[in-house]
Amino acid sequence: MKKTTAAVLVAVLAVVLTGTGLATMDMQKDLNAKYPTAKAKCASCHVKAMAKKGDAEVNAFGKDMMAKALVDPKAEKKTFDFTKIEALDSDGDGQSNLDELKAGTNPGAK
Ligand SMILES: [Ca+2]
Repeated sequence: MKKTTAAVLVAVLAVVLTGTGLATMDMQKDLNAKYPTAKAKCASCHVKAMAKKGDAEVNAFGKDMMAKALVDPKAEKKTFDFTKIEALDSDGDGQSNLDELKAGTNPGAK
């Protein structure tokens, strides 16, 4: 019984961790596909550059992305309408998110 429980737990964890990692990389790829000059990386949306599960706090741009650009919160694969947050200045540095994405600067940190 214990072995079965452990095996199920490992299988569930593998699916959850793999899914989470792929989703994050997909978001980054989607952002770079729409804005090739953005050079989006983990720190574009997260407070820490190499965010780990459970310590993946998002910055101001990441918060705006999740709150205002997420197309369907219930969808397994998250997709975003980035145009909805282009005009915002998430990090409050005077440059719009679009201008920062075009310039390759970080829209989530001053
Ligand atoms: Ca800005």
